[in-house]
Amino acid sequence: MTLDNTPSAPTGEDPELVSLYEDLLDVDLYPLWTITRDLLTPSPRPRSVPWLWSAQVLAELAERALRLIPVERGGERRVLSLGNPGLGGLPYAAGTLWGAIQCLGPGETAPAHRHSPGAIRFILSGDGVATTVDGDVCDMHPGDLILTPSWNWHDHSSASDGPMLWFDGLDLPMIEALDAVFFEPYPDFRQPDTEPHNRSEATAGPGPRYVPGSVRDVLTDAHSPLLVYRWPDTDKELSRLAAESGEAMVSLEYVNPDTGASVLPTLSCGMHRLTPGGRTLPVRRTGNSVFVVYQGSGTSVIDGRRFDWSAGDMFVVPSWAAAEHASGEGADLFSIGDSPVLRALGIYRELPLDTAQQVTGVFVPAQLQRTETR
Ligand code: 1HN
Repeated sequence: MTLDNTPSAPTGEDPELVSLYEDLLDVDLYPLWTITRDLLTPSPRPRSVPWLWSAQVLAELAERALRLIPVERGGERRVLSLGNPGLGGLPYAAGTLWGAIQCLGPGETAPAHRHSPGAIRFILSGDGVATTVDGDVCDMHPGDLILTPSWNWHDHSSASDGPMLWFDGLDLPMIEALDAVFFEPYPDFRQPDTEPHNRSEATAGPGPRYVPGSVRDVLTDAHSPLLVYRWPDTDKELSRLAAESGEAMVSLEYVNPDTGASVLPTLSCGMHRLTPGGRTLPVRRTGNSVFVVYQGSGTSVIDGRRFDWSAGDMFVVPSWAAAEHASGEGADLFSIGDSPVLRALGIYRELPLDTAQQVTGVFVPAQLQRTETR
């Protein structure tokens, strides 16, 4: 069998050397000087590629699945996962991120369970579904962000006469890479529908629920006590930022109101508003991202590949890909990313480029960025 790390150094005629390589292989030891695969690349080489799934294709196939596939124990969810073609058949949007469209029909319940991977939902269309998160019934409306943090019981129940569609984002591939996946079904099919609903919105602290740009530091193992971020609040904050910015794109990150940290220890969630006619400069960032177009249309160039998008499309920006975004009519883009993990581990980097994708900025290590902003 030939493996990537089969010794390839010339063994020559020296019988002692020949037997050294044979003996090493026999006991599962690989000498570093013979390993031919790139272990230390000058910059990240994610296996995932820039890719886009169109809303029309997603909605059409979700609708067919809705007619044909019931939601039951075992499968648990009617979910179509974004499978990045660079990942050789894995059902992952990027190396560290799960992205998917989920569809729930009128009167259906997706059964209660919990797992160590954390998840978020961003609602695309429909109404009348609630996700119950550890007993708190969270009503879902388009544009809302709902958290189902690690190891929180959750189920989805529809009291609607139409289907509802939302985006699911999970850190599942990251938790799998860390060999830390746990899963447990809830004893009953669903959790009780307790009143009042949306308790986390009433009980969460008074701190800000959004920050401009993105969270720069803070890692705790706590998730946000606030489980729902409503679209009218997000919209208002985006408008406020846009009014005072003058930039082609304003971004905010949803944060834990108690700590200012990203909503989950493993996942960041953001919204980005491109002004009409706006065009950003390209930038590289470590960490994978999945974008969901909430409204409007535009174009992104990701490592030289151009993607035209409109409402409901989903696309992936792999780690360190040069990404720039532009919009004629204006647009709102939701995103998830693994940046909290990279920042906590001191390996987050950002590199602004000019329009010709030449380096204009000097790389500033995360540690320095933090001291500057404190
Ligand atoms: C999950 O629990 C949900 O709760 C959605 O809606 C997608 C993908 C993989 C593993 C668990 C949900 C999921 C998932």
